[in-house]
Amino acid sequence: MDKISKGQRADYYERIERQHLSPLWESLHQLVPTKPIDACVPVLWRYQDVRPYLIEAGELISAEEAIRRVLILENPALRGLASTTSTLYAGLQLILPGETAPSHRHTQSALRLVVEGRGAYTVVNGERTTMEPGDFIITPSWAWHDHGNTASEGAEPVVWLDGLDIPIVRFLNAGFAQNGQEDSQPIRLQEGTSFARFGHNMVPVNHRHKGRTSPIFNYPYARSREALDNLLRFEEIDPCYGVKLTYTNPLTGSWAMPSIAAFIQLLPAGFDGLPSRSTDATVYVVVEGKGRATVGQQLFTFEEHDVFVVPSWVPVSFACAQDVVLFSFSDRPVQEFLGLWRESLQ
Ligand code: 1HN
Repeated sequence: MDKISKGQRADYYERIERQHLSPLWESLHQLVPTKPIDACVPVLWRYQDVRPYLIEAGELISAEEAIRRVLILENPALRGLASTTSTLYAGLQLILPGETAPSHRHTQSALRLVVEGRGAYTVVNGERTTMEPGDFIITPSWAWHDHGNTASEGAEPVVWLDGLDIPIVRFLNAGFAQNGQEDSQPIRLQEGTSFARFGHNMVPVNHRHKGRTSPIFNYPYARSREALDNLLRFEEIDPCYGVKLTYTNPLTGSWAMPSIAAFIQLLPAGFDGLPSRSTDATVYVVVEGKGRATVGQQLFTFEEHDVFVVPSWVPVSFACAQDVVLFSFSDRPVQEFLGLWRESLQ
């Protein structure tokens, strides 16, 4: 074998390339790495820095013209890909008093986490819900949705974080979209209908649900916060996660969305957590409080409304001097379905 020169191999590679062939032995190690090496990197967006640019966007373009007036939180290692992690998209959306964002639908699933402001609403499949800070709201795949802000002029702007499975759907080449016939879809159901039907650990007796997405599309923050507070009194806190809850689909007990897992967690004042890591890269939104997150080698000091990313298999630990509430989301349902999800608690 030592008679074969580098040149001979290079010549061979050149010739097989013309046949659209490639030698596996040159890339095998990269193709099956011994552990995940995420293309995305840890990153923190300080709300204090981002907010002025959002407000400026409000002066440059209307919600109607923009369709959705959003600043994408683009991972610096994935520029131009509208990706916050390798598999998920996040952006901050601004809607000013009196504005509307027209009705459309797409196969990408979306979640919203309301960051600041009151007076906005979203309509999903004919039911309207008022958006309050901290509310977790779902737009299922292929559901008609439009938004608006009914506050009178001069009132506060409303900002929420959008999370979508855009990179996943792009990878699968399964994206479709349509614009609505009218800017605002007709309201068919009284506000609160879905919560009345499904929000109390009971389900209307003859209900037949289609799809895998939760029939509850607004998980109000007041309820989530109360649940966290109660658990803090009743249970020992987890040394890594504090008190952490998963939003679930009440019909299945499984994830609220088929492609995105969403969580809410409370880190009580004085918490000094242990590191953990998992294969689902995660986007965190600070709902309340300030604290520290150590992500790999980096220390993020975060404040209310900041957003940060923990890539796959990078250890994260949290510490705080005051109560902190974190919302987070990841592609864990997809990984669990494929039998891939792993975590390690150090
Ligand atoms: C979308 O429909 C919304 O409905 C927000 O508010 C962000 C990003 C990409 C594609 C569609 C919305 C989006 C989006």
